[in-house]
Amino acid sequence: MEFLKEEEQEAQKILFTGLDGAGKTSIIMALKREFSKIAILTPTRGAQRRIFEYLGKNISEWDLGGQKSYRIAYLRNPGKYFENTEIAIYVIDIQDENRFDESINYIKDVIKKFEELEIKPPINIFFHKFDPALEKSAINEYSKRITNLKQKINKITKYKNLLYYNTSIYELSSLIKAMSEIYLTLYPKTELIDKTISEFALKVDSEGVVIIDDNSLQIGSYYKDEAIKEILNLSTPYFLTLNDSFKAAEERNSSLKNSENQVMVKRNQKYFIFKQISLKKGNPPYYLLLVKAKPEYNKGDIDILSSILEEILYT
Ligand SMILES: Nc1nc2c(ncn2[C@@H]2O[C@H](COP(=O)(O)OP(=O)(O)OP(=O)(O)O)[C@@H](O)[C@H]2O)c(=O)[nH]1
Ligand SMILES: [Mg+2]
Repeated sequence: MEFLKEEEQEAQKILFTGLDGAGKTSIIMALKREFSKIAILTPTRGAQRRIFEYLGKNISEWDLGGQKSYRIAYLRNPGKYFENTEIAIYVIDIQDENRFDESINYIKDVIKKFEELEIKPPINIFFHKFDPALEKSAINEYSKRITNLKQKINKITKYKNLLYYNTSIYELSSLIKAMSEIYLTLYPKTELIDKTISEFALKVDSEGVVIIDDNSLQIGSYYKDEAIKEILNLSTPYFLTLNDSFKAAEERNSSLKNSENQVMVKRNQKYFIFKQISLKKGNPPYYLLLVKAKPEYNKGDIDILSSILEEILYT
């Protein structure tokens, strides 16, 4: 057995798997908002691991390169690759119909390994490359493919814990939504966080609040209604990337440096305020997006929110 670093031993394992070219590494890069790297991605060699922190816990993310020779190696050594999986994400390229059977065979093999290891992680199936720019006829075609794929999967396995998502790197909100939902299932703390955020929303008179971490994952939210939820979920990625560009420019030109670190947009008589907050010195930043009828807020309220969140997450 390979020796694991201490932080890796206590980390929760998230496994990305699927055929080569399905888009696993692109999904991971898109969530890190490293779009320039997606264009030059090469096939992943073997298992790539990364440890990151989410809600104060270590997550060990495994990206299993999907080329056939690797798949054979993983299936031969399930104790190394599949053991301890807390959550699995299985990516299927819905544009590549010719490989559906191959992909279904592989998911069948993966499920078999989980059963042999006597683990039952939820398997989140991403019907990926469901691109937003698709023509209407293509959308209908892909929706049909997805229905067929679900039927086929249900035919080959009785596995209970299967969940489905439509995703695309060209619709970052689809990935943020899916991954946030998936990761949040790991945490009992989330109720406490959501409660803290709703109280904050009430205090600053806000219709919607989202808190996101540096991996683009939501850690909590409050929405007055569904319309606010939709607009916040769709716009969050743009605020993140806009903020990234401001930061990059500021790093290059110190004359642009700005201590306020905030982006504000007005639309439809509402103000969208996006702000970086730091919870704990030395840790990556968190981001707050809130909608209000008025552009002002009390900075002290945000400081209080940060310190309560820090308390919840880090103690
Ligand atoms: N149209 C479209 N293309 C995508 C999407 N996601 C990824 N791709 C493309 O799919 C190709 C393969 O992506 P990768 O992320 O390298 O696939 P992978 O699953 O990591 O492949 P392996 O590392 O070999 O297992 C790349 O050319 C990506 O640009 C998407 O949502 N839509
Ligand atoms: Mg890859």
